[in-house]
Amino acid sequence: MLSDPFKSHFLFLILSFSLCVSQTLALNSVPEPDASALTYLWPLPSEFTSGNHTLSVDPDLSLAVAGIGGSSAILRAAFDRYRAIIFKHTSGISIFSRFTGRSSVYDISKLKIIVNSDNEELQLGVDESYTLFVSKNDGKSIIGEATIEANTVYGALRALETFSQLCSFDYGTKSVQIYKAPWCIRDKPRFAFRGLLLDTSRHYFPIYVIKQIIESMSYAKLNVFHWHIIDEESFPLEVPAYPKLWKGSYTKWERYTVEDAYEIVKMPLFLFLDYFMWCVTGINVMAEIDIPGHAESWGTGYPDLWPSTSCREPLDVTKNFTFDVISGILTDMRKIFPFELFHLGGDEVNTDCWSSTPHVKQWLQDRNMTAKDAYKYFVLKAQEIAISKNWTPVNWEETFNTFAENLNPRTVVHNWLGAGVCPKAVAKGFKCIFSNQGFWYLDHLDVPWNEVYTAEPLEGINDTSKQALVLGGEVCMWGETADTSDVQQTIWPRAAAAAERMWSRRDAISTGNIALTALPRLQYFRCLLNRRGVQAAPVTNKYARRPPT
Ligand code: CP6
Repeated sequence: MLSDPFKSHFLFLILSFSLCVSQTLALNSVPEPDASALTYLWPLPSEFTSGNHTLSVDPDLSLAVAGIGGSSAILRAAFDRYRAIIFKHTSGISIFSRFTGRSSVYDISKLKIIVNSDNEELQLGVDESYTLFVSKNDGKSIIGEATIEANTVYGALRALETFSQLCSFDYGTKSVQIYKAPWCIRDKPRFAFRGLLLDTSRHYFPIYVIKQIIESMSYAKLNVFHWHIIDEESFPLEVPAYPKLWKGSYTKWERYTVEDAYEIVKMPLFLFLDYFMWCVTGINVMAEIDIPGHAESWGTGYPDLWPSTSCREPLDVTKNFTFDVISGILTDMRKIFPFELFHLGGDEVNTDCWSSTPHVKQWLQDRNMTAKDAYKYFVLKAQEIAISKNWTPVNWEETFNTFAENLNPRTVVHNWLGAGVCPKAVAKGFKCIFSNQGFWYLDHLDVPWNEVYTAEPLEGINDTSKQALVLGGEVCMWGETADTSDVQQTIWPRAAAAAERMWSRRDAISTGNIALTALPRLQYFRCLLNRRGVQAAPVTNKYARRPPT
């Protein structure tokens, strides 16, 4: 007899297996990298050519560096990280072969990486372009050689991801193989900002989960982790300047210390007890405080921030203390987050609380201000504080929709309501980030992958000089309905659909039948995520409101 827990586990296994099979059957065959003319890379590179040779990769693959950026510790750590990923399937093979003698000579034993700059500063618009050549044909035979060339170490990181996706394990030869060589790939992103939002206020996520999410983002070449740290429900972050703020956390153990936050930014890889390297994934962290509307939890530690105990949101606009706290938070956060963008929220501000609280009402009357004026006053004052700390402010689109003419011209407008705001914002000279909730809100489980895929950040913007103001886009994993147990399968694989939209050439991914040009590759990428330990859901999920076409 099987014990009950075992039985349910067994059932689960059968269920997930049959789900995978039915998905596969629906496609007729499981995508195999050598079985088709398709290129199983996600996102699709800008330009590439391939051949028809198969090459094996040495499990002892070594790194040869060149160029003034070649000696980078980041590069070395990234190479080790990717070598582990490429040979994840085969741990022990390399050691084993030392005892048995190698059965074959490998075609590729060395990866050469040339990095042309030693500037390692990671910021928006950093050069992520690269070229990747795998094997040159000298006319008679294939000479095994793989070469990456990039202008920055971050371009080299993207190239390593592409290289790892070319590699697959073959049980026939018990070796990692690269099909369709020689490869010539020349690649660069379409947009500089390719984000994913995680909301750690509605549910707490342990830092190891956040780090796994950031790591998985790098597989899809996403590059901005938008950390929606705090909201009305909880304030999990330590702020040394105002140590009572994190009293607003759910519990004492559902919190982030300053050191935790620093670790999220730096992604260190601990190699030995006291030796670690920056396992840089090339992902920027954009922090957010969503003010004044989504900030009730701030008042748990400092009730003066509430207009009154019965009316707790938005933050009290009348007090200097409110802005002192904002300034203190931003000063402390500046030490943690080096990214040039900082998100000040500003969405869904319901000013009823201001109009109905006597001392706030009086304050408004004294200044001859409406509640809407006070909303503007609050947002602009917060923007000034952020700018004084050398940040470029990002605000949700309601700020633009309500008082565009007063917004600081450096403001980045973050779309989320319908599709309309980016065309309007760029027409007025503002930069914009696309996150249309109808397509790119991952908590909307009924949106199928193909609708995520076809949503276009440049929709309605035809002038190329205006198109340049669209920094990119962001998929949003709001936290009300997801927690540690299901966050990865809610993010993936649909976040990957948006990732290709933001990375790859528009003309290359917007033509043809995506059920043939994209779906098999996305299926393959989703399986690749699973192999790497990311719990990505089946591409066609049961909640989809329409079957993918
Ligand atoms: N929290 C905050 C949210 C949302 C926003 N801001 C949100 C609104 C509507 C939907 C999903 C999320 N939960 N702070 C909007 C930017 Cl459908």
